[in-house]
Amino acid sequence: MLENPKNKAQITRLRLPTTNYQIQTTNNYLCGMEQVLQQIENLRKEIEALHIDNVKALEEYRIRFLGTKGLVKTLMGEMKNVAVEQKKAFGQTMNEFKQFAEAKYEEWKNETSNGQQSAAAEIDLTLPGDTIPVGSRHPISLMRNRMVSIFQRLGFAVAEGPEIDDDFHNFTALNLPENHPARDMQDTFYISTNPAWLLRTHTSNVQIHEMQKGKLPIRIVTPGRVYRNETISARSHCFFHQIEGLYIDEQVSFADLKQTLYFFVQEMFGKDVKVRFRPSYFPFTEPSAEMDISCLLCNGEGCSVCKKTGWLEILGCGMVHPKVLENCGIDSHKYSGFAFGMGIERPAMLKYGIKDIRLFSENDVRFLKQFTGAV
Ligand code: 2NL
Repeated sequence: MLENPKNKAQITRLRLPTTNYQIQTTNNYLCGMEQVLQQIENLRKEIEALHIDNVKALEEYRIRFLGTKGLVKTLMGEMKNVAVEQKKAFGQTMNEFKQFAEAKYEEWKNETSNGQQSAAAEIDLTLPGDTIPVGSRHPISLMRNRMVSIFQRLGFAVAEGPEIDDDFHNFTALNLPENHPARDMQDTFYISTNPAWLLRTHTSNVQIHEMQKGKLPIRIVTPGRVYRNETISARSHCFFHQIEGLYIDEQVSFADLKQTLYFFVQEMFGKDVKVRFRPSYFPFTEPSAEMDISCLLCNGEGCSVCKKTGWLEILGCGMVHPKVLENCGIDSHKYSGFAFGMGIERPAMLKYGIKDIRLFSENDVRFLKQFTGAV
């Protein structure tokens, strides 16, 4: 096929790249037309011997032979070095080779894409998909969400704030005296590089920030994580969760406080739950109280959980101390309010039968998986 006698003449300068394309040139800069024709013939034989049956090999073939830096282009580029009287014959041979290389490419392309189609046809689209592992809500989140949604139904909005705050928002504004044990380095985590900052010991700091905004009335709950320097045991940890509530308006009374909290525990623990208020003391409320509910496990009979008292301590509460209102720029003669605070871990432990508070923060999937689908 390449035995065209016109091709026999000499090419004066032929430049072919030294590549791994296996073009055998005796001399890169000067070689005969005959040799080039021999190379084309060798390449044709090489292509004929190829059997391409996959996309990757096909792409490699395309790049090597038909790409912008491929062999066909490179050989075509030699046209300029061919003597005028040989150009036609050279062009004809090259065109034949190009068409051959392209036809082979098209042939294999069809075969490989048909192959893919038939492989696709074998996929059973009716099979169920692979299950994607879905996590579950953390029991603390479950309990927090339950608590929040009850208060939301009573018109409380959710407010959040910083876990690192200053002494004023965590202590001073709340009427905690200078010598109060909570302010001790032993009880609170201070930031060592700047002891003016600390990890909040309650979420009251959020309520102080809200009161300072000066927009009244205020009706908020503040769920969040708090920190205390406690020895870690089955019953206490150095970080835990709280939800506090604050309602400030004109004419807010202790009766409002009692009814709000009574509604909350009934929604939370059932209509049969009984409550009792015991007088207590907090620097930020006056008067202050602690609220107990009848023991959920023994119905008030007395058991190990309620230490035979029939009652479970659930929250602290009181009327916001006038000094706290004034510290935040609120006129305590015009406005009054109530506040309460409770932990989230204890009720969660009660509800889900969790015996060790440390389980909440160990990230053991065997523990966490048990709450799949829980509410
Ligand atoms: C408890 C007791 C309580 C408050 C928190 C509060 C916040 C402001 C003003 C007044 Cl800004 N009070 N919060 C009031 C009474 C009790 O928490 O035992 N928590 C776990």
